[in-house]
Formats: sequence, structure tokens, C-alpha cells
Amino acid sequence: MSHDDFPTDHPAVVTCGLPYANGDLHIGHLRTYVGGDVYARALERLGQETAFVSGSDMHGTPVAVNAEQEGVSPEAFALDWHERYAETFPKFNVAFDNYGHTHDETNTEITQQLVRDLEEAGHVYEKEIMVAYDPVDDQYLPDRYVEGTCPYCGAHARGDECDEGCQRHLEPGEVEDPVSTITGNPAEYRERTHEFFEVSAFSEYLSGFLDRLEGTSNARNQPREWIEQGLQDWCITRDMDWGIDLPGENPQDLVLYVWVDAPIEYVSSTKQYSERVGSDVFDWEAAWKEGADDDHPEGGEIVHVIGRDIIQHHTIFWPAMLEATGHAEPRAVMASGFVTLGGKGFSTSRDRAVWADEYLEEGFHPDPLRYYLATNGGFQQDVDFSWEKFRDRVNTELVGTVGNFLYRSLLFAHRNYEDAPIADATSDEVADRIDEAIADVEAAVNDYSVRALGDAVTDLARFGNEYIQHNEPWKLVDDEPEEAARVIHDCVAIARAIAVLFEPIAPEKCERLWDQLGEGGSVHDVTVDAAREAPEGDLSEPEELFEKVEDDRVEELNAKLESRVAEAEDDEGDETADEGDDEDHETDDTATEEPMTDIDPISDDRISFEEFQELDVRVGRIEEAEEIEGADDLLKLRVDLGAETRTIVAGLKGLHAVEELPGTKVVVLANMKKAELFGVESNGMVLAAGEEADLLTTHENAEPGTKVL
Ligand code: B3M
Ligand code: ZN
Repeated sequence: MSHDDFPTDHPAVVTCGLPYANGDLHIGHLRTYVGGDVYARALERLGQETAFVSGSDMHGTPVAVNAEQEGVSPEAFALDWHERYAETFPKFNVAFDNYGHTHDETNTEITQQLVRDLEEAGHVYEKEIMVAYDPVDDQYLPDRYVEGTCPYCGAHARGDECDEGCQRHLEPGEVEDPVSTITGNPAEYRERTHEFFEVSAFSEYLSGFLDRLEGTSNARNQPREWIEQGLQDWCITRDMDWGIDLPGENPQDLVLYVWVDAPIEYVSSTKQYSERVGSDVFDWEAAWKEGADDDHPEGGEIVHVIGRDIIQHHTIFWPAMLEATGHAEPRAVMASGFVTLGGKGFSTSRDRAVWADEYLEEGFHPDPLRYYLATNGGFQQDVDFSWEKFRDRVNTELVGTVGNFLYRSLLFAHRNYEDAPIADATSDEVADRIDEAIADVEAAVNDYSVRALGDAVTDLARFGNEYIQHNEPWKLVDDEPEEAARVIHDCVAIARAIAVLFEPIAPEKCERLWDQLGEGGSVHDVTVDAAREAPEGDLSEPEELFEKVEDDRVEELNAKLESRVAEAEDDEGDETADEGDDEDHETDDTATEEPMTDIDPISDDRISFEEFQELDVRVGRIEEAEEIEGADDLLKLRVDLGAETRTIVAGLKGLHAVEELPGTKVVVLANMKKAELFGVESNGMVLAAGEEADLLTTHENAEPGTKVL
């Protein structure tokens, strides 16, 4: 790993957390896979040699318990889901270079070797521990076969994690008042000998590792606290049949804990990729092993993209395993927030989800969902999906800003200059603006911000719209044809840059655009330098790239969702089920049932006072309010902010009487980026609470312009 800015001359590996092969994927699950895919594509666009890998997580109790409930073998059950996932990801243009699974030969071999290496390095020892046991059923109850009370916070917890409380990983024997999840029998604790990995010996190493670690800040902050509290060694074996056997002497027939072989699949999957394409194209050992490559003895740039519930595994256990066995150190961990649906958790058991297949069957293209998931919030923030918000983002940004610019420019160009070269060179103004967009993309990659990757392009398209509007080539075409050609050449140059720079987010749409521009080859193979080159292809008749989502579609989809949830709840009867799951998040699998709440969990991701101070929040007074033509939800406000009066567009229409707004004191985020909405430039944001837009105001006499602290 290096800490040079991307692109570096090391091979990079971008990985996505492995989905447990145990149930349908919903769009919440897709967030980390889309995020990983966007990031990997962006690295490639920068010219970074990159492998993008993942695989299905086949082992462990999350799979075994579900298979048992279905009455099938865990292997058949997991393989079936694995195959479905392998088909689903490409449909969302999530294009892994290799998608393996943890039960295949490569992973079994590499896992057993790595465990032997850990043993040889003296980091594994045997210990007698108490494990949960069902005396009636005569079986041991590892991990999710047992539930009880968290010894740290008292919340109801699974055997392996406090998923409803403090989120800690729980070691065998820790959960109190254990009960079998299969039979409901109270469990007892019995003594067994298990293998432990000496994680505690790596505390100092891990502190240094966290100081070096890049990615999202949540992946550094939480683990620092865990290290300060003192690390416990980690039990790496389980009393189960399903899994990878503990190598060597194994009198108790133990398997390795699922979290041992799961991250090793990152390495195995990379190896399979190398074997397929040849190590001259991608050398998995140079990427993963220290000293394998003389030029890069420290290994490649490993970037893990995960859900924030598995930070501990990726920043404590996994780097300790890598360090102990001579592997490369991860460079970055990008840990995403969760996805909610209309402000509530996804619920598999209540069918309260937008399923991945369902989204496509409704006729939606994958790229708008990718755009939504990638850009609706910062990567570590929770993101809420609703069909209304989806419609708004698609209609305003993809259709209104990006699509509109592309269509009007390319249609004009095609009609007027179909076969002719358009102009010699791109103007300095436009060339500079394209350079700026490329710099934005480079900065986004180095900041690990997939949202900023999207913003870089919507900002460029916004510039394009202003440029064409300002230069009005349609007025020039008769009297000043050369000037018109120059303007439209610039617009096509911007369109070409959009095709290249938006490829990570909307790969299929950008390939279409690349064709429309008459470019040869594939936009998936070019680097950002191609965004600087002058367009030269023969333009084909353009088509609108993005489709509007109509209001009646939104109503129809909401009604479908509601009736499905009602049906599932009827089936469930009055019993609040004690099996199944609820409040899933995007990497979840079999969460326990708990009441749904409208309130988002409060973010763990703390910010400093300095970071808060970057927000310039002011008291304002609404002076005027009026409707905007064509906008269903928005009002145009003039707001007195003391020093100046600003135009601000706010989503208040229908929620507040327009004529009653003037005179209302409000709270305004004054240094919000400007945005153009329905042709009106909004210069700030009025703060309001909840779906009803309950306006924030002041209690006493603070004057407009007063800073809010
Ligand atoms: N299979 C899924 C989860 O806990 C788990 C991830 C493994 S990543 C190496 O989110
Ligand atoms: Zn807890």
C-alpha cells in the first residue's frame, strides 16, 4: 500500500462485503455494492490498475439457521442463493471482476493455509470455554443458534452480536440467559476446547494501522474506542458441521468461524481473477502479499467497501490476521450508512422492501437507482429511499439537468452538423471547466466520496445548461454559423466529458451516450484524459437518456407496497413474530423482529465543533413567497438575512399557505451550495422538520442575520 494519491502504480483491489447467501436482495442491500462498483470504476477511469472482487458468504449460522428452517442442506441452500446473486449484480451494472464464494476450493485452500500460518507464527492457542448447548435437542448452539441478553448493555442480543443494542461482536459464552433460536429451549453452558487467535497482541499495531487508515471516518473512530477498552482474543472455531474444517488435528470436528474464511474470500476471489486473466494482467500476489513484488514490497492498494455494522471485523480482526501472516495492509475502509424505506427499516418478514428484482420488473433502468444510492447522502450517512424522493432526484437532476443538457445540445448538433467536423478546438472557458470537473473526480476518489463523484458531473451539466442558454447557438446559426459551430462544439465536448466522468455512476447510460457521440470502442475502457479530447465522432440521432418518473407511477408503487405490507401483517396475525426479521439494513440478513419506528436512529458518527462551524446557519425572515411554474412541491421565497436578501427555493408548497409565509422567521443554512430548481437559482436552505416541513423558527427576538450556534 502507498499513501500517494490515486492513481498510483500499485495494483488496487476494491472489495465489497460478502452477502450471506441466505435470502432475497432488496435495494437497501445494493448500496454497498453500487458504492463499491462506482468507486472501482472511478479508480479505473483515473487509470488505476484495479480488481473489483467479492463473493457469497456461504458459511456460518446466518446461512445454516435459514437452511434448517427451509429443511434443506446448507450447501444446497447457499449455492442456490449464490447463483441468484451472481445473476443479480450484473443486472445493476455491478461488474465484479470476480464473484466467487467462500465454500469453493480456492477459498478453502487459502483459508486453511492462512490459519496454519497463524498457528506457525504462534498466534493461535487452545482454551476451554463455555458454549451454549441445547440439552433437549442434544446439540451445540453456536452464534445465531442462540439468543439472550447482551452482557454489556442488557439489550436482547444474538449469540454473536448485540445487533439491537451496543452493536458489539459477542464471543461464545458471553450472551446471558441463552435460549435456542431453533427450539426455544433454554440452553445451558458446557465446557469445550476451542482455538483462539491472539488479537490482543496486535493492539499497538492496530492503533498505528488506524492512524494510517483512509476511507470514511466512522471506520477509524469506533475501532479506536474498542482498542482503548482493551481487545479480547477471538474464538476462531465453532461446534458445527457446516464450514471450513479447522486444519490439522481436529479431534472435536470443529469448523472455522465464518468470519475467518469470509474476508479471506477477498484474497481468493482476486486469485481467481488473476488465474482467469493471467497474472501479467493482474497479479493477485503483488496486491495481497508483502514482498511478492520487488517494486511494491508493501503490496497493493486494498480498499474495503462495507456496511457500517461490520467495521469491527474489517478494522480489528481482519488487519490483525493480515499483519500476522505477511499480507498487505488495507489502505482504506469505506463504511456505508444504512438504507431506510420511507423513514422506516426494511422488513423482510413484512415484505416491506423494494426488492432488487422487483425494481427491474417495474421497468426501471438500474442506472437511476445507482445514482440515487450513490448520491442521496454522504457514504457514511443513512440514506432514505422513497418513491417520491426517487422521482424527485431522477426528474430534477438526471432528466432536468444532465439529460436536458445532453439532449438539447446533441439534438441541435445532429440537426445542424451531422456529418461535418464541428470546430477545431474547444474554447478555453469550456476546456478549463472540463479540467475542473476532472479535478473534482480525482478529489472525490481520493476523498472516498461516491457522492462527490456524482456531484462533479451534475455540476458540469449545470454549467453546460448555463453555457448553451447564455450563448444561444439557435440564434447564431443563420447569421454567425461559425460562432454557432464553436458553441455547439463546446457543448458536445461537455457531453463527451459527461460520458466519461459519469460512467462510474451510470455505466450503461454513458455507454449509450458514447455511441450517440459516434465514439468508437467502449467508454468503460477510457480514462479521464478522454474527457479532454475534442469530439470527433459522427453524431447519431440523440434520444433522451433518462426517463421521467411520473406521479401516478409513484402512487401506484406506494399503493403496491402498502397492500403487500398489510397482507404480510395479516398473515402474521396478531403475534409479533419471534422469528423472521425486521429493520434490516443493507448488509443485514436475519435480524430479529422488533417494532418499527418512524424515528431514524441517531447517528454515531460524531462531528467536531469546528466541523459544525462550517455550517453558516442564520436567522432569516421570509419577505415574499410565490409558486414556481411547473413545480409541484416547491415555493420561491425571498428571505431577509440581515446583510442581504436571498432567493431560496423550498419544498413547502401544499404544506404551508403561501400567503401566510411572509413575515415568518425561519432558520437558514446560508452557505449551502447554490442549486438551480425549475429555472430558479436557490441560494440557501430553509430548515424544516419532517415530512410536513415544520419550519424552524426562533423563540424570542433574534434579528435576521443572527448566527445560530
Ligand atoms: N457476510 C455479511 C454481514 O455481516 C457478512 C459480510 C462478510 S464480509 C467479509 O454484513
Ligand atoms: Zn450490547
